[in-house]
Amino acid sequence: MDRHLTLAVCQTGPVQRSATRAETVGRLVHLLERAAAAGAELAVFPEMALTTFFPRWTLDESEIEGFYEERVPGPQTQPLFDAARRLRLGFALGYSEIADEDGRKRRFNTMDLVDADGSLVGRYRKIHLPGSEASEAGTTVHLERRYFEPGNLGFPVFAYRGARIGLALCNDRRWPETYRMLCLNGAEVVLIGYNTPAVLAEAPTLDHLRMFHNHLPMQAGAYQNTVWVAAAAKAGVEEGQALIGGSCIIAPTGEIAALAVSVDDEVIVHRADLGLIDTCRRVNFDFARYRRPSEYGLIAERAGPVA
Ligand code: CDV
Repeated sequence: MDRHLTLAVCQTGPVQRSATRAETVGRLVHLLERAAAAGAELAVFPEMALTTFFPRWTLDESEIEGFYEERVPGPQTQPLFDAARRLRLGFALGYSEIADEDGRKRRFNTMDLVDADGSLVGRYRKIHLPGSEASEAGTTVHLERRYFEPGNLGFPVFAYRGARIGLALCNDRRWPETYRMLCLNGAEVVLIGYNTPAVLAEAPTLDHLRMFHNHLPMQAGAYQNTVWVAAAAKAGVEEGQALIGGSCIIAPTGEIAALAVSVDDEVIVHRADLGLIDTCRRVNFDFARYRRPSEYGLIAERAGPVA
């Protein structure tokens, strides 16, 4: 039986601090409409799609409140969920979450998977938080560890239109564990949102590799785990900081099937053949048949300091 899922990546250009939620949500709705017109069945938006990437600044409590969502959908994000229902198109949305949990306020860098009827399918909270708690001299200011706790929901996989979907956020995409955990849990498609600076103060000699290092781990992750990957950037010059684009859809062969060409609002679409997963698996990465977890355990035990 043929199994396909038409994926849309909704890259956005910059979201400046002055933008209202209504303006930003309006842009996202427009992108969703473009994705639906192109025949998409599932769309992905960037990490922190509703706001500017505020961890680039050192802010105090009174200044950060407005960047978090207490409820999704809330009054300002509802139009996006209405659009999903109207267009019959589900989406994954990255945003900053503030949750009442364990008797306290907890903050997470979150992505929700939303069904075509506007209902919540599932939630992921970013596990690999890059940067630091406070600014460090000589490094790009990147304070996710000041503003978020590491995710506490593991690497869940959700059913959507008969396909199994995993979610990941930005720095997660650089770690092999992300794809391996999701694919051990049965993911067939991994949706990713990111905000990635084009230059890093700590390693300017590597600046020319920023795009290569964007695609390299996603292509390797797709290939080594026989999974489709769809990744959406927030791109362009945001509050004076250049963010890379390069949003893409990657096949289980590791090939880039669709690639954004701008650093602005842009939709790319690809009809993903889920059957290709089995084809690739037959060639090499049949986990059940060929993985040797018992041996990996032994290797881990042996890996100690060299005498
Ligand atoms: N938002 C991110 O997680 N950004 C990181 C940067 C800071 C290296 C990334 O991996 O793209």
